[in-house]
Amino acid sequence: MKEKEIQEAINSHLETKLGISVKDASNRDIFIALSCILTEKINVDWKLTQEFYDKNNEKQVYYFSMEFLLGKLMKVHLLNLQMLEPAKKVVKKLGFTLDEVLACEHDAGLGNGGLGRLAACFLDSMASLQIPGHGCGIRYKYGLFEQRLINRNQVELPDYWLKDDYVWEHRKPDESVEVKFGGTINMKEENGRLQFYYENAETVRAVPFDVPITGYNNQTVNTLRLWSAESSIDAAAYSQNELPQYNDYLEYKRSIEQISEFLYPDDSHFEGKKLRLKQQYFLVSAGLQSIIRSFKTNYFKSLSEFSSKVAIQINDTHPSLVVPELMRLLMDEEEMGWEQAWSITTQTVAYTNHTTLSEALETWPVDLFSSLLPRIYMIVEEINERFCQNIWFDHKQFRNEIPELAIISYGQIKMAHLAIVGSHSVNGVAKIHTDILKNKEMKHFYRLYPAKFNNKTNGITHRRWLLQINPELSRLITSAIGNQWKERPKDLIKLIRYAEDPSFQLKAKEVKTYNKQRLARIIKAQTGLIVNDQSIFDVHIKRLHGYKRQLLNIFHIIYLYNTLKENPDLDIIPRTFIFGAKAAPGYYFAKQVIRFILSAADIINNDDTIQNKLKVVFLENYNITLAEKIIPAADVSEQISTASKEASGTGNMKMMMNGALTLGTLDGANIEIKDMVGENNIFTFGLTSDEVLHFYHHGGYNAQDLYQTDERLQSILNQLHDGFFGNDEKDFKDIYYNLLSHNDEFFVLKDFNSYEEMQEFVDQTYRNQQKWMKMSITNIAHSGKFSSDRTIHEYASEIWKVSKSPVFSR
Ligand code: 26W
Repeated sequence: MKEKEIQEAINSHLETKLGISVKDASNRDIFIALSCILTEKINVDWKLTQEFYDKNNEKQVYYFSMEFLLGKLMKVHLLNLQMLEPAKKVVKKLGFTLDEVLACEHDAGLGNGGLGRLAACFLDSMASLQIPGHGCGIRYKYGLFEQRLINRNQVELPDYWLKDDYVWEHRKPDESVEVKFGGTINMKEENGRLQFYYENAETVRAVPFDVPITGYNNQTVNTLRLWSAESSIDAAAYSQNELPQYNDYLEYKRSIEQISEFLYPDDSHFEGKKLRLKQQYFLVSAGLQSIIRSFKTNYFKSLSEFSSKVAIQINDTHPSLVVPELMRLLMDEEEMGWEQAWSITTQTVAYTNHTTLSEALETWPVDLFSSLLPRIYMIVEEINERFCQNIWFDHKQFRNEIPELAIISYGQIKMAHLAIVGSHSVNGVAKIHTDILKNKEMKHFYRLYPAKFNNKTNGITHRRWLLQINPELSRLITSAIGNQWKERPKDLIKLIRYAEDPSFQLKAKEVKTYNKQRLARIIKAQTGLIVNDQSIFDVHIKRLHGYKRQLLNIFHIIYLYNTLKENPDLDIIPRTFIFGAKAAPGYYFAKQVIRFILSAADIINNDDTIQNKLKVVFLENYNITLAEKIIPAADVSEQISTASKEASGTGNMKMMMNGALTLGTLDGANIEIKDMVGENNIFTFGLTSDEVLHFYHHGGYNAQDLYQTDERLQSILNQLHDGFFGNDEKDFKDIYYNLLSHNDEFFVLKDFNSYEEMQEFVDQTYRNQQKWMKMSITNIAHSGKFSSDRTIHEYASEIWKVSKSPVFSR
């Protein structure tokens, strides 16, 4: 769309829909006008895309996920439709700034962190690569909580992101389906088949809301279908239809709507709540029913061809009920026999594992499960029975492993086992993570089904995480190597020629400084703190968790502070340490760490004797929009998880792509970043994954010893114990005991020395700006591998067996 057209459309929208002229319009009015213009354009391509897929009988991919962390979408659409520059100009001409208009959109925060954002990046890449791939998720009324920091404590507020209407969604009541919970199952034999009847089941109406997912400059529009729970009977019908367990219609309605009310805020910690299981089944049943419905209406074919036309990827085990639910639908509704249904199910479903943390593994108690999902439980039992029998008779060498491999054991249903047994592909999200799955966590399954296991190293959409959030760097890159990298991110490697080019280095440095100045203004506005844009911006942004070791970072900061107090003239490059992190509301230790960082920040930031050499910033409410501002400004990317614990990480890729240097352990995708850039272009330190696992299994680490022998650690721990950082005597004693009495589960003390040494090396390296910029440009040049386009290409060709389906040829 050209400028003139956009301007006319905005004016006409304001006049005809709102009855106002531009001079009376607010930012939000302009936002709404732009969203309507975009929606009209998108809808045309959306319809054409769907028609094209139908006509060509294309195989469809469905990405099932409990989380989609989309953030804002307007800029994405403007960029994809090549309307960003003209829209910016028009909006300016009308007396507004595009950034302020875009800020009117509320973040869609329907995810906790890595797993949810990965799902969003994958949708972007599928559409941009013209792969018929769609998302299937839940339309939570409340996304991840909003974080406030009050008296240094995290306080959670509800995130009512739908309060102003969500401009991108389309409610499709005609495509609603019903999902049943509880009750009892009666079986009757009819015409030689077992029929299943539900008695006293609770029926929930699942209503889809479709969100268009646009591809980059290609007119492809895929669909993210988000399900909302509504009551299936209205008040009048309710009063006739005496349901003894509810005497109050409103209570009944509320209990139904509760299913899609909020996103569970736990990242990596499993809690066996009934409502969560309800959410999972709701998503899976609604999603599968709608897939089967559209399969039948579009192809008029028998379901025997289902797996050649449909691929389902499940994002961790959260949607692993697709296995028994697809079995149920094929057998009970479509009258298929077990063998055929099983073959279709396993050939359709593929499972991605995102964590090996034992506390994150989903296991549901049989009692809870069977009372909520009686028919599904019968099927899971049968799957388990047949699986165990199969090992007993056909894989005799594994007979001893049956208790460990079983899906149901000791009254618990193991969802990962269900997902592995019920799918044709199991993948980890980085090489080391997949190796740990194969050789440790899932080693028996790997021996049983070696061909199922494969690796798909994560990626991020370079369109959002470079092109969109860092236009200055993008322009610089384009001026050097041309435009092609936008569609072929591996082309970024051409930048390597400029790594030592002084003029390119200077320009890249200017871009970084510009982004740091912008972030400095945000820090000033949010916290009142003035930070030095010449200092090193050292960034640690991710969920707060013991294994991600924000504690190691703050320990090192305190060590620097203590050293500076002793010697204020110590020659260090000024540093600004920037944190952003939400703690799960029930995770006491993580919340203590937030309090600790904020307390240390208060002391350090207000101590004049250290001459502003250190600043510590904890930004409130870390979310996608804030990440988009922080990442382009990062000099140092903190990726310091305890080795073996971080499955992949994706923030590491985002910061690398924006020219930050990684300071990290040999964990997750850090290892592959190192493989790409070479060991001279990354700062690695700490125990290796093998060493960590060895300590866990064989002991040999004593945190007390380090406390006794390392004076730096002793001072910090004593400060913690003696109330140096707290107004309250008791403050932070629990961190102290966590490290010393519980033997430092995450090896914070153990890795301190090598972390400190590497931090010193970072400081030394930064002094040589030519070297630093060479390293930075080298990182950007090698970041193409970490585009989710590469990842999606691998999923498409190796797991889904789908290829590009260009709706329009350009
Ligand atoms: C049931 C509770 C629960 C909730 C969320 C358990 C586990 C999770 C997720 C699997 C945690 C998660 O987000 N994992 C992250 O996935 C990213 C994408 O693959 C990886 O980059 C991160 O390393 C991994 O921690």
